[in-house]
Amino acid sequence: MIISRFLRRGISTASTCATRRSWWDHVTPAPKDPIIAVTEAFLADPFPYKINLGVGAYRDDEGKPVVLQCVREAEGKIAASNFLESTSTAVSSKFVEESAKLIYGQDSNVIKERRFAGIPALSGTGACRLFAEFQKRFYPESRIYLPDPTWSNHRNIWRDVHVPDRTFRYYHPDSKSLNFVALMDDIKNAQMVLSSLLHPCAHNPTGVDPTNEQWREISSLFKAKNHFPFFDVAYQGFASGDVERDARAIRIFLEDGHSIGCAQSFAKNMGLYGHRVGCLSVLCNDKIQAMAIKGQLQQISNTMYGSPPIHGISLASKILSDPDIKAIWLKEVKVMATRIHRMRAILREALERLGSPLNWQHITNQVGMFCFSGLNRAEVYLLAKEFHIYMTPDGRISMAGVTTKNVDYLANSIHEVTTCDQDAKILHNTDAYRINTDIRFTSLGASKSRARGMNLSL
Ligand code: PLA
Repeated sequence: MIISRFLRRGISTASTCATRRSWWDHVTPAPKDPIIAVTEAFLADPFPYKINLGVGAYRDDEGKPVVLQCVREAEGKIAASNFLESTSTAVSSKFVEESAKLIYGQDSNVIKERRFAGIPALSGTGACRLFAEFQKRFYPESRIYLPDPTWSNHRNIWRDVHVPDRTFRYYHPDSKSLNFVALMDDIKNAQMVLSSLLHPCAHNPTGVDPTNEQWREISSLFKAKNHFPFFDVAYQGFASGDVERDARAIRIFLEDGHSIGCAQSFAKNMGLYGHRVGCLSVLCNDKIQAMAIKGQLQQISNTMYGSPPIHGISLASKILSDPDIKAIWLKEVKVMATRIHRMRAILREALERLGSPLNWQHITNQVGMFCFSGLNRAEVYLLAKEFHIYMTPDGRISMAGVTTKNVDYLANSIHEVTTCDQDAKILHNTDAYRINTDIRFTSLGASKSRARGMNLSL
C-alpha cells in the first residue's frame, strides 16, 4: 500500500517534470540590443589596445569611468541617514521638484503653481516606459512619432506597450546635418498623433540639434497641429556644457504654452548610470489635474516595480538642492562636455592632417556625447576586425571613449578604412557582420604592428 502510493507519487512527479520541460520550448533567443552587443564584442576581444566607442557613458582622458566629486560630497551628506525604508513621499517629492526646476527653470510658473505631475523613474529608460504605459492607458488609439534615426530602444519601449510608432525625418546623411524642411513636412503631415518624441539637446545618435530659431518653428507647428511634445532628456549639459542652455528647447515650448512630457535621466550628467536615477514629469492645467495624473503614474509604477531604490534619488536630490554641491556638479558637467568637445577638434584635425579626401567638419559641428561619423557598415566592421575599435553599426562614435592617447590611432584607423580598396570593403560587408551575433576578432599580429607604427602609448 505504502509502496504503491510512493510509486504513484514518483510517476506523477516524473510526468510533471516532463510537461514542465516542454513549457518554454517555443522561446527563441531575443535579438541583442545593438549597444550591449558592441560592449560584449569589445569585452571578448583580448587585444590590449582595443577601443570601445559604443555605449554613451562618460570616460575620462584615461578611458576610465568617473565617480564625480559632487557624488562623493552628496554621499558624505546622506551617509548618516537612518532612513532606508522605501522611497518616502518626502524624499521622492523633493527629488521630483528639483528635477522639474532643472528642466523647466528655477522660477518657472509651472513649479510655483504646482502644475506638474512627476514621479521618480528607473533612469531615462524607465521614465520613457512609464510615459508609454500612461499614453496607452489614456489614449489607446494613439501613436508615437520618433525621429529617424533615434536611440535604438525608443521603438522597443513603445512597441512593448502596443503603441504603434511612426517616424519623422530628422537627419540628412549627405550634409550630415538637420533635415529641417523634411522634419517640418513630416510633422505637418502626421496623422492621428498623440505625441512626438524630441531630444531637446545632444541628439542620440546624430549629435545634431535644431537651432533656437528652428525650435521656435517646431514649437509653433506642434501648436498648430495640437501635437503633444514628449522630451527625452538623457544628456542635459553635454551639448553646451551648461545645463540651462541645454534646456532651451523645452523653455521655448514652455513659453508657447505647451503641455509637455519629460523623461529625465541622471545616468550620464551625474555619472549615476548604475543607480538608475530618472524622473518623469507631465505638465498639467492645474494642481487638481496634476494630482490625478501623479496618482495614475504611481499606480502604473506600483504594478511594475513598486517604488524605485532610494539611494540614487537621495544622491541626485542632494546634488540639485545643496548650493555648494550643485556648484561642484555644474563645473564637472562643464569639464566633461569640454573634454568631449576637445576630442572632436583633435580627431578632426588628425584626419585632416592625414590628408583624408573626405570632409570631417561634421565631427566638430555635431554636439554632445555622439559623433554620427558617416562611416558605413563595412567600414565599421573593418575597424572592429582589423583595428579593434568598436562602435555601433550605424557609425555612431561615443566621443567619451576617445582620449588623447588613442585619438591618433583612431584617426589613422578611420583613414585606412575610408581610403582602402572599395572591393575589400564590400567583401568584408558580406562577411556576416551582424551586430546581433558575437564579433570576436583576433588579427592581433597585424594590428599590433599597426599600433606600434602609430606610436600608440598605452
Ligand atoms: N534616452 C536616450 C536618448 C539615450 O541615449 C539613453 C541611453 C536613454 C534614454 C536611457 O538612459 P538611461 O540609462 O538613463 O536609462 N543611451 C545609451 C545607452 C547611453 C543605453 O542604451 O543604455 C546609448 O549608448 O545610447
